[in-house]
Amino acid sequence: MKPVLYDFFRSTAAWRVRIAFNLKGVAYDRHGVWIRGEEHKSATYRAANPQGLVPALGVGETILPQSIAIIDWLDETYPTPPLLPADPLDRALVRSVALLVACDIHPLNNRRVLEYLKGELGLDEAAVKAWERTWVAEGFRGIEAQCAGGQGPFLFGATPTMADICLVPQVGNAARAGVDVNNYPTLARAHAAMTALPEVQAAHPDRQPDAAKA
Ligand SMILES: N[C@@H](CCC(=O)N[C@@H](CS)C(=O)NCC(=O)O)C(=O)O
Repeated sequence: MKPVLYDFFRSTAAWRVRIAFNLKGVAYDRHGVWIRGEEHKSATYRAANPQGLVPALGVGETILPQSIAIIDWLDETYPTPPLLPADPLDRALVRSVALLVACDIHPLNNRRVLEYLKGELGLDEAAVKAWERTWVAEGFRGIEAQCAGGQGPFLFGATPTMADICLVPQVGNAARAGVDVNNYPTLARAHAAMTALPEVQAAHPDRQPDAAKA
């Protein structure tokens, strides 16, 4: 039985998982969750995924939330091609960049946080955009400083890793927030190498079935 990805075309975190599945060449079934209609807050979805966010992965009877946990599961279950290097220290370094995106950039700019800033805190659109740009730029600065000097074309060498997987959707978000990846040469190189891959192109939000609903 194929795993089932609870997915929303525009979800940054789900986009990571789609890239990982495509790079592995592992097929999955898709269950759309219409975040714009608040479907992720429904009792039905929360009964399936108590964390109430997208993505989640159904593996048999088990629901696995959190994109990084899903990608780790995928990499351990389908080891080829590897998304992490073999050496433990190298693996940890790749994870440190993936986690910078997933823990230090994305949560500050997530939909519910931006809505809270606008709604509960009453910030206007310009202030919210400035907030987004601040945290994306600070995160990208850190990745650039850490990865500059590598051979490329990917963040950690000749093959895509979990770090590149996390980078691609974050660059998409950054553009919407007004941060240009070309200001970060190492990120721009890795992003270009990633987006040249058909597996990455197929994971783009515009190519998902629910994009047409937007
Ligand atoms: N850390 C989680 C983040 C999941 C997450 O925040 N998903 C977003 C879409 S990218 C979501 O469900 N947002 C709903 C909301 O903000 O209301 C992961 O990596 O899976």
